Amino acid sequence: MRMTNLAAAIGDSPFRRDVIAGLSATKKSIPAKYFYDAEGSRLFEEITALPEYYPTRTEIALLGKVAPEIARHIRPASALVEFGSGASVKTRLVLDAAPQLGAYVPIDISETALSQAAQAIAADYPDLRVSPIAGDFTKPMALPEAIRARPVVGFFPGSTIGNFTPDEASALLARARALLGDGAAFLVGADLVKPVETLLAAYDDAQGVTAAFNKNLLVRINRELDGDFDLDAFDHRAVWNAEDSRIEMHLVSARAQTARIGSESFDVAAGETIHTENSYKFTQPMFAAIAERGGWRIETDWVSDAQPFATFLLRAA
Ligand code: AVJ
Repeated sequence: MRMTNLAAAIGDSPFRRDVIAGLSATKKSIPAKYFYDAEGSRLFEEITALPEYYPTRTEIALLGKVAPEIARHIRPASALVEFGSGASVKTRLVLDAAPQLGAYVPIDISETALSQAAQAIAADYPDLRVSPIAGDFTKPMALPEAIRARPVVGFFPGSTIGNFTPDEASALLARARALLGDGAAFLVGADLVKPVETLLAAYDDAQGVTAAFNKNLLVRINRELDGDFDLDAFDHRAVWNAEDSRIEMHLVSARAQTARIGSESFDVAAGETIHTENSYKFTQPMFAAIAERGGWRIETDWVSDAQPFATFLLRAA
């Protein structure tokens, strides 16, 4: 039998495989990295402007304040290697404070996001050598020789590190350690533990933007994987898991239902949840342990005084 064009296009994509595996497990889950299709990225931008969502504006204010101190740890002609395509406000705060930087290397899976970001930075910082790398930094990769010859400073803002379990976060830091090399520094943004009410509000805002962001995962599955999830039969839920020090986002089934993805179907009980995201909130000892297992030690750190959020300066151990 001939496949339909849709079935051929879906094929055995990593997205399909991960979603099928996650929904087949006893505790249903979907990896958080799949939030970011075009609409998900747009919704995340909207989240960063919400009154309840403190991390983005807190980290920007912190970097703005401490960038001159960060700059003192950056040697002449260093390369700034950003994990994610950057060219954001945060990147510019570091570039502006550290004119001794000689190269900027953004790493991103999305080639379009990457080349747009690289062009914008190259236009505004004409003395900086901009060398984008298209690739997945959660897989093994290497820096070009010309970059590795420079002192290297990694940059991983946004508390994206908080989306990984402690074991995964250590593994990611270990891969970054291998990529950045001996003597490297690594600037990592990490959200810290704070009162539960503040955390819950940040992940369950009054306007429902975070709920829409969470549900967009089902919209994406319906569209890209030929799914038939009933969007009205799932509710957004954010919970604080104190034992694991993380905010969890779930999609809660309002009733018993069967959802189909292509030719596969999944029974979902009333009240059953699909776990869609972990956002770890760190203490300093917790972050230090994760960094040490990844081959780094904390050289220094800066913490915002409004909502606690940290920029850690790690040094290859
Ligand atoms: C982009 C991973 C830092 O965990 O706070 C925002 C994503 N999820 N609201 C976070 C997110 C729900 C965000 N990170």
